[in-house]
Amino acid sequence: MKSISKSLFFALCYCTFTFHVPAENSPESPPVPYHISCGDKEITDSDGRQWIPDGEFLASSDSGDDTEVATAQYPDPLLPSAVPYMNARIFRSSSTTYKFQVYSKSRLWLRLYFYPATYGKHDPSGAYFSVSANGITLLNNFSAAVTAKAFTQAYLLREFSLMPVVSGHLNLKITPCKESYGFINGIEVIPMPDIFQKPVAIVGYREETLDLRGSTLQTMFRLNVGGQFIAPHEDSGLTRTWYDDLPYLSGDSIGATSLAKKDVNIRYTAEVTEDIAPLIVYSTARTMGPYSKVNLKHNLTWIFQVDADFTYVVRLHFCEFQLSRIGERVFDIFLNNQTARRGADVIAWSGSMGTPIYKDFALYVSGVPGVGEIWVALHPTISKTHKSNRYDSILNGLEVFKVNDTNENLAGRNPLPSKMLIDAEEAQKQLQTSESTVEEMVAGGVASCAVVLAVVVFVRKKNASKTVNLLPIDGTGSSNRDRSGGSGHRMSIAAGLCRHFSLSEIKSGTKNFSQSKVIGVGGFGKVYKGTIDGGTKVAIKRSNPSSEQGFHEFQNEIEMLSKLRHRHLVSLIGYCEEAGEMILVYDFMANGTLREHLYKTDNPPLSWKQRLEICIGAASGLHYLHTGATYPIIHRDVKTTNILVDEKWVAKVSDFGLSKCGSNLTQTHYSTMVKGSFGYLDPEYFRRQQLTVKSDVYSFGVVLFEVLCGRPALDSDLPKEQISLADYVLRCQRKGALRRIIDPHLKGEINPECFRVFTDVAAKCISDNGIDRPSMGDVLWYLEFCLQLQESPGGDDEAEDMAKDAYDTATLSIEEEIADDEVYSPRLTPVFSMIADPRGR
Ligand SMILES: *[C@@H]1O[C@H](CO)[C@@H](O)[C@H](O)[C@H]1NC(C)=O
Ligand SMILES: *[C@@H]1O[C@H](CO)[C@@H](O)[C@H](O)[C@H]1NC(C)=O
Ligand SMILES: *[C@@H]1O[C@H](CO)[C@@H](O)[C@H](O)[C@H]1NC(C)=O
Ligand SMILES: *[C@@H]1O[C@H](CO)[C@@H](O)[C@H](O)[C@H]1NC(C)=O
Ligand SMILES: *[C@@H]1O[C@H](CO)[C@@H](O)[C@H](O)[C@H]1NC(C)=O
Ligand SMILES: *[C@@H]1O[C@H](CO)[C@@H](O)[C@H](O)[C@H]1NC(C)=O
Ligand SMILES: *[C@@H]1O[C@H](CO)[C@@H](O)[C@H](O)[C@H]1NC(C)=O
Ligand SMILES: CC(=O)N[C@H]1CO[C@H](CO)[C@@H](O)[C@@H]1O
Repeated sequence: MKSISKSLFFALCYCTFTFHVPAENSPESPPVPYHISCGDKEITDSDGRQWIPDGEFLASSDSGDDTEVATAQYPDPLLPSAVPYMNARIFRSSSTTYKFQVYSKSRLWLRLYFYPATYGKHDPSGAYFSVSANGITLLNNFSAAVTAKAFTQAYLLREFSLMPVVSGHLNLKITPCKESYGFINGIEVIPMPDIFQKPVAIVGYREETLDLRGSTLQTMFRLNVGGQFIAPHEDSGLTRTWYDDLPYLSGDSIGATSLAKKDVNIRYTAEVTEDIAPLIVYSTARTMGPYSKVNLKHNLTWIFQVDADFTYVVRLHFCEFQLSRIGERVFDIFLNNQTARRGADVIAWSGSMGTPIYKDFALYVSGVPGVGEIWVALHPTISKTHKSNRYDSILNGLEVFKVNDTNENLAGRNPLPSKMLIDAEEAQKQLQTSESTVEEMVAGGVASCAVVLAVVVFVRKKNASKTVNLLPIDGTGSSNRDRSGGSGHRMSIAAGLCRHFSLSEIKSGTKNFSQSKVIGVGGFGKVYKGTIDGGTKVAIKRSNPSSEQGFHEFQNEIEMLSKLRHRHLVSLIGYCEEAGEMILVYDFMANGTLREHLYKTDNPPLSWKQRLEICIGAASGLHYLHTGATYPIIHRDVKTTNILVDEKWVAKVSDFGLSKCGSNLTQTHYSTMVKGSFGYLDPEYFRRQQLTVKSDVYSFGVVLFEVLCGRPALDSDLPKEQISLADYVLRCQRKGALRRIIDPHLKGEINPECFRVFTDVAAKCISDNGIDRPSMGDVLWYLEFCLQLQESPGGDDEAEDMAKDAYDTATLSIEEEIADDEVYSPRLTPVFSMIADPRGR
């Protein structure tokens, strides 16, 4: 009771603070929320936030103002907005500091923005400086360039939680290191709710707690687990940014994402208010998946790179929206391999379904300075006392905060570049030593991309079929470990890459667009097989002259495509825009389309395992399109001719170029072409004129049956009731006769349990209603599970038992656990309906 009234009191205080009219420099007045664009004029950012110049906050010692204002040489396309990044204040000495008049009984957020770019004669690699706030060291010997490079980010945002400022002054001091300079692009000083009131349990110490009330903290990570990016303006006025957790997941088990159904009422409590997290964080979750016995064999693990030799607070946000009884989902929480909590039970903690709760844990991270890790792992609790029929864990949100050390310091070392970065640099060095013609060619590409299209550009080796990872899609710092290896479904976001080709290069590579070179025809135009650089095979997609796609769309498309890099997506190599031609150049896929290997073909039949692996690859590519970018991208034309295979049988999704993406609500000038192919079209699309990511799931379900049955999605040569594969398989499944229609080449090859899981998930994909279909991530999970079942077939009692159990749980819980995309985020539906509505354009 006491704690409730206390937090209510704080909530009330906070409300009065925010709604009070600011009156400067009075102890009674609230802190002024400052948004300062350094070295700039008064200006509004793309979210409509007003930024003010920094001049009036500067105070110089007797030696005078030793700062200058500067503008970055060019904007990196991954900057979310020009404000506050494009302008900076340069500090040549420490004689000038920022002084803010602030009086606040509550904590303050101090956000520092850095864009390491060339400012006039200042090279970004030359800036080393420290930053302190009221005597607390926030950054030391800090190189924004080194840090941004190591984390493959274009810009850096550092958020600190300062203790209440009752002196009336906040002094922010930027001190350049010897023979160096300092710079800063933006500063925000914002009153924040006091979210660090409660003492925090220290992992590994039974009774001890950490009191955070006297500490300064730095936000290291803030993730909407199992959900999407949440932009600052979507977080109830608190302007926090929440990122997707996927890049931090480790290892082979990534679990399943789910979202609360419409009828679950998720609501705040006295303890968990919007100050703690927006409701949207609590309405999505990551669980381990429906197969209890599989779950028992894994941990659901997130890994974070941090500075060693500091104490961190890990805040876990929970909200149970699928189960309602105590004891139904009980799990252990491990931090850095130590038990933080046994028998965590969200319902037991929160009291009911739909009630959010959070738990804080403090832990000291040891290790070599600069290179520490935080592992957060969940595992179902195994207990003899209460027998659960479900073994699973859940997490909805996760924050990691760094706590100042005993020297009032928060600064760590500059991070070391990741392995993939070192590889990339080597590639570049190699390039520099190769022939000058290559250099010129690449340099030309760089210039046109950077200037004309503002696409991020990195060099590509002349013969490299592999691209290097330099920048994450949203520029927001996914962890810097290379996760492309291992489990095979981790994403490897490669370098933005966009080379400009001349029309004569294209013509000579395709024998003047010779008909003999045509390998495909689509709505966009013709696809040619061609060669570049005297032998490298490429696929060249030439826009139909009558195509309604305009130059703007073409540019947008290149910009989007060059940022989408994944092992299971066909890579864009470059483009040509000349004499009215709009041409895209892609990697050539030696083994052609998936369909060419399934039916009506002279190619030898694929084995079941090969088919599963191709399906897993394609599912992984689509999953990346749906979740890898800040906003979901709908492919709109998933079919067996858009799944290509390279010479190593790696499946790659192609033709996502004209995909719609919900990135910009006001962007309406998409191509008017109706995409999608008969036999694969989401029936819901016809009914409701709405296209969602679940439309791709439907089409992919048809692909799965095509792969299983070895026949086209539509075959008008067949009797009427068999023409549509989707209808036919559902009818057969109801009669229990599915086995009879599988591809004769596969007879006797498919493990029965694998068959059941495969057909079950494929049938779910082609459910009539999008709400009943699994997400692409779930499909991926089931397919990988199928492969496991296929590879460790029955006979072994345990495996069989596991498979049976898995199957029973699966049939039950797919319905139960897979929720509706549309309730997830209200902002998605209008976008998609607008995109899908042909009258809207
Ligand atoms: C946790 O244990 C694993 C396996 O023993 C080890 O590889 C990893 O480094 C440990 N993590 C931490 C943060 O100590
Ligand atoms: C899960 O993590 C804990 C703590 O590191 C470890 O003891 C346990 O063996 C792990 N379990 C599995 C199945 O990997
Ligand atoms: C952080 O700084 C405060 C104030 O100096 C100090 O009381 C506290 O112990 C420090 N925190 C840690 C974890 O050392
Ligand atoms: C400053 O950082 C750079 C790069 O991380 C490092 O090489 C250098 O030794 C550091 N200098 C000091 C004084 O710590
Ligand atoms: C480039 O080609 C050379 C010679 O064909 C080969 O040795 C080298 O491995 C290739 N590089 C890459 C990255 O494929
Ligand atoms: C392509 O056309 C040009 C003139 O239109 C001609 O000079 C050239 O020989 C042609 N090249 C090929 C490979 O046919
Ligand atoms: C959205 O697109 C429109 C038109 O292309 C553009 O003017 C606007 O700046 C874009 N908004 C954002 C937030 O990117
Ligand atoms: C049809 C086709 O192109 N098949 C090729 C697929 O890749 C393998 C391995 O490189 C070749 O042996 C096949 O000829």
